Amino acid sequence: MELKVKSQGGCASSGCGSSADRLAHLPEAIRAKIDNHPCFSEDAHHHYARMHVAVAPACNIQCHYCNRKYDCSNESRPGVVSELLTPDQAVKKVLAVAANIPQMTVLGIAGPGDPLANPERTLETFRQLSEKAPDIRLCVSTNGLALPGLVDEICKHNIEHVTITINCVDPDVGAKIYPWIFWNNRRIKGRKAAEILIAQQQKGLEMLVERGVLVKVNSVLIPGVNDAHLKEVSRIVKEKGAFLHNVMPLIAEPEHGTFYGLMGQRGPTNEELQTLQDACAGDMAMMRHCRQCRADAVGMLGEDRGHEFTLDKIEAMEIDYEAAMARRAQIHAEIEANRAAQRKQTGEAFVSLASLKRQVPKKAETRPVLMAVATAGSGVVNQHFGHAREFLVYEASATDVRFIGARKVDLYCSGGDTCGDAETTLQKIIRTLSGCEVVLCSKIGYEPWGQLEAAGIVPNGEHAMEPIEDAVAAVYREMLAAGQLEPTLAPEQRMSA
Ligand code: CLF
Ligand code: SF4
Repeated sequence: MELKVKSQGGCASSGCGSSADRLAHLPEAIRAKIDNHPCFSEDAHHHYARMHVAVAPACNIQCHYCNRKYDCSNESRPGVVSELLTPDQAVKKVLAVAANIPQMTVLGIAGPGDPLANPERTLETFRQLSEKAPDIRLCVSTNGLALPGLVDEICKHNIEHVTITINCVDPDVGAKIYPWIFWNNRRIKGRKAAEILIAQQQKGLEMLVERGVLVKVNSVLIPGVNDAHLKEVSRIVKEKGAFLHNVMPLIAEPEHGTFYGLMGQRGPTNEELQTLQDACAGDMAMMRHCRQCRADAVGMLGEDRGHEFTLDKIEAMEIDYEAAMARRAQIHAEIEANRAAQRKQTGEAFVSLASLKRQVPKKAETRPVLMAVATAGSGVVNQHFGHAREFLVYEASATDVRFIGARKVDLYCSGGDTCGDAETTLQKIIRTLSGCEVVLCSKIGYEPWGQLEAAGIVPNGEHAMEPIEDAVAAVYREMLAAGQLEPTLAPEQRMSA
């Protein structure tokens, strides 16, 4: 059950091609489970959406990065959940969203507390949904403390995907992250608490794997606390059969009121996160497209359409779910036909890239290039620079294009009153895109074009509506042909050059 990813600068054994092709070697039964899950498949996240319902208010542990006035930091950005739902309300909301956003394939319960510390509410929601909406995949995220006792219940409700947040396998590290847990009706503190939590997480992981449930492990990267330790976590959870590892950056700001936020614990830089993800990738498949969603998020990853489905709005909706299911099936078939066509096109782009590489003198190793992409979904370059709320960063090398991560930005162009701020917003965007040499988008205004260029980032609107990996490969090819990809020099060579 190993998902291979491309190593830096090289091809995966599944061959050159799009990220979707990297799943090609998996057994059919597993591919069927992840093919339209936006978190478990990187390619699927361009095409399919997820939603969360906030039915689980309580938590049985305390993490130093969480203040329970806010969403669970495991699976969400800090920020209050707009509405806490009962299971009945949650089911109604799911049916309403599924009917209106047919790309929504997965319902996850991820908070705002720990879903398994609220087993009745969580399991009742799943029970109803497995009956009423059999075309929606069910997914749950947990800190793992209550997991072993609930594994059999979880399996009864047809839940095929579980995420466990595992930040450590060493209780000494754990004691710096978790001040207490609530266990057997008692509050337990310090190292002992971490020891129990770790043992429960590992046992839960093993039990799920034994039962054929796909397990993703989330880890929060906390510089100076568990950064040096996460490679070991990755190795161990892979050994026990976890399918995917998602190392997420700590979010800690004083205004969140968390222990880490108040004490000034910093989060990792983009470079630190990428370095660690690459280090762990040797041991197991890494998720790099996580958006640290709110516990009531709705829509494509990185987007939140929750405001369209507030309780008062869904009360007023009449949903014929039988009809909705037929429409959903039709739209999913169209998406799949589109994905197949994109895979073919991207495969051809890579063949052409590889043949161009062969024309380059053997000794000259072309350097990799980071490119930022503005996309509104469907896996193509289709967003105006000024409308992007995030950029997807890809690394192109002579044989390979790989996804590195998403970088969130403030909207550059929101029109009207905010125009006076555009200057500062653009400067922030340029800072966020540091390290990127190209930004691909469908269109871009004159002003940002000039400033990006001045900052050494070349805007490119020539590949609008092309599949992302194809477009990135094409720009790399153009740079190569223009002689812009001089060999990377080792530090000692640079000094003597
Ligand atoms: Fe939700 Fe999590 Fe299921 Fe996805 S989110 S419960 S596995 S359906 Fe996904 Fe959001 Fe990252 Fe979570 S992008 S925070 S990994
Ligand atoms: Fe907060 Fe989630 Fe940790 Fe509980 S498990 S304290 S809800 S981050």
